Amino acid sequence: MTESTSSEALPSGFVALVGKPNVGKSTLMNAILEIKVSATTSKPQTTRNRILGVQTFREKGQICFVDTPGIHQSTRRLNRAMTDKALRSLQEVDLVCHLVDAPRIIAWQQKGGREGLPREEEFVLDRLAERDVDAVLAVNKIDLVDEKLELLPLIESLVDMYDYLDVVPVSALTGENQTTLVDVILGHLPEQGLLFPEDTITDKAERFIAAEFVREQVMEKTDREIPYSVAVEVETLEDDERRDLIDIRAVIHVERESQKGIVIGKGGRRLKEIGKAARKELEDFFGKQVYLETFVRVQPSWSEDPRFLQRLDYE
Ligand SMILES: Nc1nc2c(ncn2[C@@H]2O[C@H](COP(=O)(O)OP(=O)(O)O)[C@@H](O)[C@H]2O)c(=O)[nH]1
Ligand SMILES: [Mg+2]
Repeated sequence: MTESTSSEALPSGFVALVGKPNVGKSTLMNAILEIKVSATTSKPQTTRNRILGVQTFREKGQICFVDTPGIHQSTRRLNRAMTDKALRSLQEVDLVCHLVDAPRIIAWQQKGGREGLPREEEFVLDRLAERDVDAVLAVNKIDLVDEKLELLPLIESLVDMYDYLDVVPVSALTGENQTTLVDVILGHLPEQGLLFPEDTITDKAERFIAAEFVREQVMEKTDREIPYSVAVEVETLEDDERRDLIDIRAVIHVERESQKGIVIGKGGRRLKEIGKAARKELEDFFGKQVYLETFVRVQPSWSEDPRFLQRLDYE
């Protein structure tokens, strides 16, 4: 058989990574892609858009991941739009990969001395059940579970509530079982040949990714309501060939004047740290030196403003 006929029959398709906020969806996608395209932080609700991440496995197939915002309940306009995006992607893919945070569920079950699942997890399962999608379950963060037998009650509770095609315990952080998960996913995709050229990584423009890396660092380096009051736009991104660097100008929008002072910090210290960390990530991504300029601007109550939300493709 020639190579072209064999690649025509390779499995490929779209796979939505869904789950509660902070279970490791973006970390898992970046790990399988072997390059960071999606922002990840220790705080929930980091991802606000749908982000396509494509990985081609030589002679095995292609997975087109759709990283989604965490499914959660909220009255805030931005948050409702985020959950809507995740729910819409459920119906637009070939397969759903539902991630859960194993150590968190184990702690909840042990603390309460009960079976079953936390309410936020039931909320996600109800949304899956309503749509009756083909789904595999990825039980994530198993690197934090010393006693692997402890995984059994939580897996039992989950498969009681949803008819998964497969269950794979995994760690997005250490890579444990990642190849198994990839093989399981490929096994459920149609044999339709590659959907994207082999070197495709994402559908997002460089400007989007640059803005995300800046926002990620603001989220990491601030607390309370600030991480959720920040939006970032890249005004210009220029490949300066003469100086052999990428020149980026990013605007950090906050909702109130007081937040502006916090993001900038005493003597501009925090903004400098944010810029330094974001620049490092951008240099890893572009494989080139980056010059990053950041500005902070007040955009009053942007998270409730439909026009601003549309401008950032949040709605
Ligand atoms: N220990 C451990 N931490 C993880 C793992 N996967 C993700 N995390 C952490 O969980 C947090 C949330 O990850 P993120 O990918 O942003 O979650 P998302 O909201 O579901 O996209 C981050 O601090 C990650 O480093 C894992 O397998 N093991
Ligand atoms: Mg995420």
